[in-house]
Amino acid sequence: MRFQSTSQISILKNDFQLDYAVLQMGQNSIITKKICLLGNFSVGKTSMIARFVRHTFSEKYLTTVGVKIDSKPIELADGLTLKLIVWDIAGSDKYSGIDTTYITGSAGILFVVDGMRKETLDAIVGLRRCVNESVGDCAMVCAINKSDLKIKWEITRADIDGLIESGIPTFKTSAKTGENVEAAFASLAKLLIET
Ligand SMILES: Nc1nc2c(ncn2[C@@H]2O[C@H](COP(=O)(O)OP(=O)(O)OP(=O)(O)O)[C@@H](O)[C@H]2O)c(=O)[nH]1
Ligand SMILES: [Mg+2]
Repeated sequence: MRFQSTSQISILKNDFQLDYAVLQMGQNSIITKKICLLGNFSVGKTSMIARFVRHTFSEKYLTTVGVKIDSKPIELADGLTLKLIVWDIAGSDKYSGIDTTYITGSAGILFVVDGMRKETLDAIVGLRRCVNESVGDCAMVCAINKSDLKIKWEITRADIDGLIESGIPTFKTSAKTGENVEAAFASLAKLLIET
């Protein structure tokens, strides 16, 4: 697929049905991939995105309603740019579940857990099943968030090792300080371009 003008490219940016596209622009190529952040209420999904995309953080909790979409380009080697279309999906709990129409067409999922609430880690099992059923095989990474409050964490090293052994690269992150936020997204990005 070849695109000559920037207007054509911005049309493509808004076409969220398109999971994968390579835009040829002179010597440079852009790969576009959709990723979703999933996790229980208040684990820090929106804050992770704010840190990653805008380098900001707010203590204020404004729950996400429905879905919010951002994008961020990541420069890779040899003039290749990975454009991540980042879907911030409203938190779920064991009663509400997630709206699977939002995750359709995802190439990757970043699960977010609140280190202080063990039940938010337990929720990943159900969310993972849901992703497998509606998206199929898909790159997955987990962020155990709020590492700046580690003294209050319920989640243990053994819990994290269990996740890693189950095949999910896992990072201790803080959207507040920025610790490992780039690393978690970069790990997912790496999986996306490998698949
Ligand atoms: N201390 C600390 N607080 C955080 C961190 N990440 C998020 N928070 C706070 O946790 C609260 C919830 O953060 P959000 O990013 O809105 O959580 P969410 O997962 O998007 O929540 P929903 O949209 O309701 O699903 C806010 O008050 C944030 O300031 C973190 O790394 N450290
Ligand atoms: Mg949110």
